[in-house]
Amino acid sequence: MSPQRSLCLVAAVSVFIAFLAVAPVAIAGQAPSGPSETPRQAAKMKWFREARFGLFIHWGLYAIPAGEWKGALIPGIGEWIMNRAKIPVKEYEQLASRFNPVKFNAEEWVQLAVDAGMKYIVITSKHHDGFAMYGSKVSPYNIVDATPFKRDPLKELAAACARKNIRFGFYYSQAQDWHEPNGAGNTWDFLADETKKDFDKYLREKAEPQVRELLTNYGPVCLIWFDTPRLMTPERGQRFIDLVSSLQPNCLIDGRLGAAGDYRSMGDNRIPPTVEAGDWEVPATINRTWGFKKDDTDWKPPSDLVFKLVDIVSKGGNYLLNVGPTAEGLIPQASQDNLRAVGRWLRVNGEAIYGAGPTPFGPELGAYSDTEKDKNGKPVFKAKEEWRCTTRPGRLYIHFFKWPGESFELRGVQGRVGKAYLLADSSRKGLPVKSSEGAVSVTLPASATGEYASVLCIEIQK
Ligand code: H79
Repeated sequence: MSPQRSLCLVAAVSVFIAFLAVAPVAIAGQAPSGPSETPRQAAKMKWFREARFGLFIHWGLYAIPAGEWKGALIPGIGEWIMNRAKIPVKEYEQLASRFNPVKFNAEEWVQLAVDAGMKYIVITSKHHDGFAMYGSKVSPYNIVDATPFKRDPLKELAAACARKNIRFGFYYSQAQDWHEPNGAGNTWDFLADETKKDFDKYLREKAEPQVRELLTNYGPVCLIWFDTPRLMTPERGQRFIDLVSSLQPNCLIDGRLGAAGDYRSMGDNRIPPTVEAGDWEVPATINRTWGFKKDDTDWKPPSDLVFKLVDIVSKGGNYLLNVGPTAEGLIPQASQDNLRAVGRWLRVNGEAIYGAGPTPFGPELGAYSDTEKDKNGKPVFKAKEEWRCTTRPGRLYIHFFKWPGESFELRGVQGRVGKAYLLADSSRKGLPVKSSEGAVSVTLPASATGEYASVLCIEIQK
């Protein structure tokens, strides 16, 4: 049914009442890190707070075995195959001579991010396997010098991002490097007792100079995404902070360096249950793996991706959603299709996502159980998934995942309520609204107007 048609079905029966604790509506917009934030830091974070949705790309030699080694399917995430199968460096290295992703097309990858409504891309410049996916002078173990491909895909992506107005950043595994005797993580070729490793030698001779290359040769880098800070100390972390800020003072540092970054990284695929203050991001998979695995076809459908995006934004965070391209250089079709479906939703509803702040309410997120405990004895959070709220100055956006019926009631709304309309209705025709003492009741069409989530905008004057 067209949005216009369903809008004609407005009826005035009040059936759905959301019981909300009386919470004042802070007319939130962008979420500052706190009262102590400097104007300089606010300026640095501005694009990140606007963006809300980014594309993570895990691409490396592990795309060749794609989860299978010597005829056996190796469980776990694809980019960990060297570790899980305890593949000796000398054997794993040989993958490089077979890496020739001739179907790689930087324009197409960046266009996918554009189509999906994503605002930044973060790609693995070097994952734990130690292989640099760019032309590095620091180590010959890189895509330009060690493969028949010989091209630098990160150069091509940086150029395509600049053309298409997408911010570009790098994942760099600063601590784990299974290729290097003194890097963290490889206990099958090298010392099992990692305290005996000369970790600083590895940092000085590989990780720090490679980060220097990445921040020197690829134009403006929006952020650098460090991971798994094993063996990192605050001093070692500080060296990276100094390096990044001396080369690109506007480059953000994620939350997994091992010293304070510019924002918090939540756990992999961990969406917090409630609103979190400050700047943060959830790195997440679109199936179960990060690096391509041929037997992982557990694609999250667009409905789930839209829910997670809205859920995260309604709690104050960013969604960094991953794809794992193949060894030929192609992003799996299902990933592409599902991301483009999210993009179509965003073209209608983007104003409720980009630069939007968290919910001023909270009970719609769910609640901790009084009776159920997890294995650590902590109360289990029972999430609700009927609707979420995001905010901009003067506007509440209610995202319905379950259509409430012909009326929606909200309590605890502060300020004078103005117009209410569905974002899917391009005429922005006002819906009947009643409000008194913070209780707002909006009369809705009988059925949902959009796919995945229908968004109701309620204008509020202070
Ligand atoms: O880059 C992606 C992952 O490779 C990386 N972080 C995201 C962004 C990551 N590093 N470590 N982990 C995630 C968690 C590792 C969990 C482990 Fe396992 C459990 C390592 C060994 C046991 C899971 C199961 C991975 C390999 C086997």
